[in-house]
Amino acid sequence: MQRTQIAIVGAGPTGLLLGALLHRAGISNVIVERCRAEDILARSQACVLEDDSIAVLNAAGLSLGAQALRQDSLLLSVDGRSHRVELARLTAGRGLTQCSQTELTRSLMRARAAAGMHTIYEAQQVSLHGFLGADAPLLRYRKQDQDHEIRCDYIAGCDGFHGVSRASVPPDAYRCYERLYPFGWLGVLAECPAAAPELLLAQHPRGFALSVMAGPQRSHSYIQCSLSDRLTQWSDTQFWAELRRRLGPDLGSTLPVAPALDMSITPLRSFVLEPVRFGRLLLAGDAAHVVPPTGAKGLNLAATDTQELSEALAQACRGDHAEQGLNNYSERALRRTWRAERFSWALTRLLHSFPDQNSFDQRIQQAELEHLLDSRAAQTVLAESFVGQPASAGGAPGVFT
Ligand code: RFL
Repeated sequence: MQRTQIAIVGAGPTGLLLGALLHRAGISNVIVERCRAEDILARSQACVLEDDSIAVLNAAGLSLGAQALRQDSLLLSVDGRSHRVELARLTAGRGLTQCSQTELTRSLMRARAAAGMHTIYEAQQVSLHGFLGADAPLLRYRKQDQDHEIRCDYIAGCDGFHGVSRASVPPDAYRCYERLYPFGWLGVLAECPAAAPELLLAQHPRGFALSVMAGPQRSHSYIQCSLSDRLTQWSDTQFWAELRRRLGPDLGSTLPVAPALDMSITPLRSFVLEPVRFGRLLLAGDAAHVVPPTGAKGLNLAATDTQELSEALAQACRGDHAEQGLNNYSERALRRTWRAERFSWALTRLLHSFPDQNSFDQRIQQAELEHLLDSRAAQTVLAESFVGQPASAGGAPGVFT
């Protein structure tokens, strides 16, 4: 049997970042992951980070270097006309950094391996035991036809929305809040620049679109699609033609295109679990909450979760103030989560075409967009929500209406 202070389930960005922060704090940890490292790195996702999330990465010893592109503004395209929202000017200098989640994960994996930290990939039948009792809990898994056990002080469930951690909690110990949206996103990763240097979000009668850099020469582009769409229905040419239409003459005419390196369809979901602490099991990242990616909040929430959780776990393991930090973790995380949920939901509602929208709903949506484009106050609220508020102000996204 292996012994560690913290057993982490999941080697996605949340688990890897938590492991790095704990290691820096002198707390031993082991990550147990069901996939191979290559499979995790094969997932391609856009990644837009707030300045505070970059600070958490730096605190974990990670610098994104040349792969990260920081911008002071974003572009909002409404019915084919683009408008710049000056994020830094509206928020006393705060901005957004575009990068690739795959490269971020790769850097975290490399740093973990270089520091000699233990990650068990391809762990099958991972199961969690005894986390509701007073004694040290246990993690069991199977690898190469052998059963293994890890005894630990705490388990961190960082295994995403479909993970085993949340599923191990008795159903009467929590409550779930969930909304599924009546559309998805068709996404393309390509070796070409994005439609603009800044993050671009487009509202169009044919549906939402988004374009973002994923490194110096790569970009992710997404278009709203029907939930019944299948990848076989879409060619590269059709995708770029549809994106061009939704961006309109301002940006569509100069849109760079390249063959798709990856194409995927993602359903959109809002999900919150209450609470996120169950005795000696603590959840973080997508295991605890999911937001529609319109507001780019998922990984930013995960970064704040890991920062707070690593501090609270380190405190508990050292015995300083016992579990004071852990006792506050759930409440603080949920306050942050609901504000990010609110922002992501409001932005999704504002920028997408809903199948059940009637003509009244459409005019209200237009009026909301006009108000946003005309009002510096409304743009300030949007900018604050996107870049996040400084940790000193509560570290949560503003309320965007
Ligand atoms: P992940 O990435 O799902 O990783 C969980 C890991 O746990 C493993 N696992 C298990 N391991 C052991 N035993 C089991 N039984 C297990 N079950 C699962 C899995 O194999 C996996 O390796 O969750 P994590 O680490 O919490 O990370 C969350 C982020 O991936 C997510 O929040 C972001 O990608 C959201 N997101 C964005 N966030 C941002 O902050 N900015 C963005 O610009 C942004 N763009 C996006 C996004 C998400 C998107 N999709 C796909 C919904 C764009 C898109 C399209």
